[in-house]
Amino acid sequence: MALAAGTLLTAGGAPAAAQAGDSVPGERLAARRWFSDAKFGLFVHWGVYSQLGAGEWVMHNRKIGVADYEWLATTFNPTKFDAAAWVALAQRAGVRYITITSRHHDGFSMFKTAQTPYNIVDWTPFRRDPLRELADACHAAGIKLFFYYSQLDWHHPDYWPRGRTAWDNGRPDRGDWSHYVAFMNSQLAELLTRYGDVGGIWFDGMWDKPDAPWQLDSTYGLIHRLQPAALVVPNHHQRPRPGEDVQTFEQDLPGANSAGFNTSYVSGDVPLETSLTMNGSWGFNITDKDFKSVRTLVGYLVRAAGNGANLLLNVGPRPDGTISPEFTARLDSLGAWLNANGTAIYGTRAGPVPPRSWGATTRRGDTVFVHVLDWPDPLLPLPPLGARVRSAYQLRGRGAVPDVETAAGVTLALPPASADEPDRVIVVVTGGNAAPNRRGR
Ligand code: H79
Repeated sequence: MALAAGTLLTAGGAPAAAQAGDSVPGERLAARRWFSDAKFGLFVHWGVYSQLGAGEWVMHNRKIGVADYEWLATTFNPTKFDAAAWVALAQRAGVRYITITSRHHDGFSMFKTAQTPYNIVDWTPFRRDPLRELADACHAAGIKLFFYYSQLDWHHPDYWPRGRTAWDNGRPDRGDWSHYVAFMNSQLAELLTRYGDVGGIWFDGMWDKPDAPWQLDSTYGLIHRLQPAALVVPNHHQRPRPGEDVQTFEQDLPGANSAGFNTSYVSGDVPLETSLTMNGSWGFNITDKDFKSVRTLVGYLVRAAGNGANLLLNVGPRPDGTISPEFTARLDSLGAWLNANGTAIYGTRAGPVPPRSWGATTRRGDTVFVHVLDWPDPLLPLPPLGARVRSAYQLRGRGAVPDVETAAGVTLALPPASADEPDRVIVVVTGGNAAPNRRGR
């Protein structure tokens, strides 16, 4: 649909009504298609807060003053950080991109920046730039790197007037907002010129001051000028605006809004993404052991894909730079599952049957993948798939799936579910002219 809007523009010459997807250059449309094909990304929340083992909001939640947090930052020394090990884990998991916190709400820059000394190279004994090391490792491995960037800042004096997360943390009650916007733009320019090809910028925190003069058009314009294929991914929980490339949903499948702060509106123009914690925390939380099972995580990946969305699955590395075994074990299991079933996920779009309680469908061309997550009966009735069924079968040569097709739809005779199988994937090849009631291959 975005492509159609762009084509229309070229053909007609006149700018159409402002909508996400309008007048989007070809490089970015291609990047959006790449993004939709990717389906699985790794989110990384890592920063000074990781040291306290209580999540990335610890500065706010414990009302830590700026001076105390500045001291905490001087002790950050993640000597076991190994970008190659992180990227090797990402590859084993089967993710196509990594989105990492370059600067979270605490305002501490996890990269070398000339805009403030409050950054990991100039402020800490570590003195290394982990984003550079990660960018190099990602490029070597063919994994795209996105930078999470917080628009909300609990440290910068020019983040004024403060928003809904304000508390008395030792900052002066004054500041120059235009300086703050210029600071952000300068940092974004650094991120987009010093780290090679960047997948995009994942913005968060605008919801702290939704009506502030953010000057998004100039920031988005800057990003797209510096890297025409970089995607703008705003987590503002609103409808996509011009210049934004992805609609992302936090802790929710598109439109579900069980979290309460998302929107139930789902764009038909731009790619979709669901971000999800593996336990209940983004940043490292040493007591949060409420980890989702592999079955549940596969379910999220499948249901996201069935909604046409990517899954951006989070890890919160420890303050020494290592990633705890609860995360790595689950990522390895997901990678093993994708090794066997990835053809039904990667490169797909939402399938012809909307997600249901029993599972979801994806499609690539004439092939429909029926993902049966939870269905007790041997027969699964589906509505018509939009084209006649040629054949139905299980992946990896495990045999045909008998199907019965009538005007009312298609019924599949499912293989029995084994206990360790979170998803029974049925491949349904459509497009044939076969008569109804024909049995599958
Ligand atoms: O980076 C992770 C979180 O730190 C960040 N986004 C993810 C990806 C995040 N911040 N807040 N939230 C997620 C939850 C949002 C809470 C909100 Fe509110 C409810 C924002 C607005 C209403 C609480 C009440 C915070 C401000 C007012």
